Amino acid sequence: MIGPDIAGIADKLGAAADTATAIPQLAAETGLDVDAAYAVQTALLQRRLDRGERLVGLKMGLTSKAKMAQVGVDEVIWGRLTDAMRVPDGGSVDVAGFIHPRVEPEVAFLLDRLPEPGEPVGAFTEAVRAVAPAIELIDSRYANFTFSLPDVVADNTSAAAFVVGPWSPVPDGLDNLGVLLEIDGRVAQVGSTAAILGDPRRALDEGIRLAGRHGVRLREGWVFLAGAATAAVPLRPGAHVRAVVEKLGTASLRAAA
Ligand code: OOG
Ligand code: MG
Repeated sequence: MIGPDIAGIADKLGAAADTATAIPQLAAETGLDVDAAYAVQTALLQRRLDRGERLVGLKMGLTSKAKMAQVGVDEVIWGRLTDAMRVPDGGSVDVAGFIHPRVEPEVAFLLDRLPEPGEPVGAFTEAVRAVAPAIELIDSRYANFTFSLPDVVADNTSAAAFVVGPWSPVPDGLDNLGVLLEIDGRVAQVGSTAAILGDPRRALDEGIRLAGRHGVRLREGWVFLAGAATAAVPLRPGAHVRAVVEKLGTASLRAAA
């Protein structure tokens, strides 16, 4: 049997992102399963590397019930972050460069030395050098922001841009910090880091395990996004977005008018 056309699917998704044009879902029609979808994701990453981008981290998706419920997919997923996706804290983005961008509050980890494959994962404070509040801008390349599990995996888990706020040393407890997403000074979403797999530190274990299944090892110096604690909110032109995480502070982003 001939499998799905990995390179062809990656080209369609890459072009959709480059031209900010939504496309129909692909997985059902092409028989794409989750493993093949991660292969598409790798091919999409390669397109970015070929044009000079650098791989700078990994993001988790659907690590909270709020996110799973919002998109109707209930499996933890992961995707790749490149330097071109990073927006400086307080920086701005042009919504015209995206299809239907949404923003969500995140917690970021700055990775330290991680265990070799087969070695046990040591203490969290050995694996993580610092933590920060963050904002992820997600932009599904599929029409109506609607997708199946293999579709969203192939689409690099909707990754589009991210902002990391100031780094702090790892605080004593990370498992129940208040999280707010504010748009133009108004609270748009409220949550707790407890929503992230019960404790965002678990997201790192899951990231190591799930990416490891596909031969991807997390690297020292990478940024790791643990997944949003709340549902995502549409990003409108002119909006000022702040993610506030108790004990960690604020990350912010502006959408050009
Ligand atoms: C998929 C990406 C999910 C998160 O933090 O849960 C994600 C999506 O919602 O489009 O980034
Ligand atoms: Mg996210």
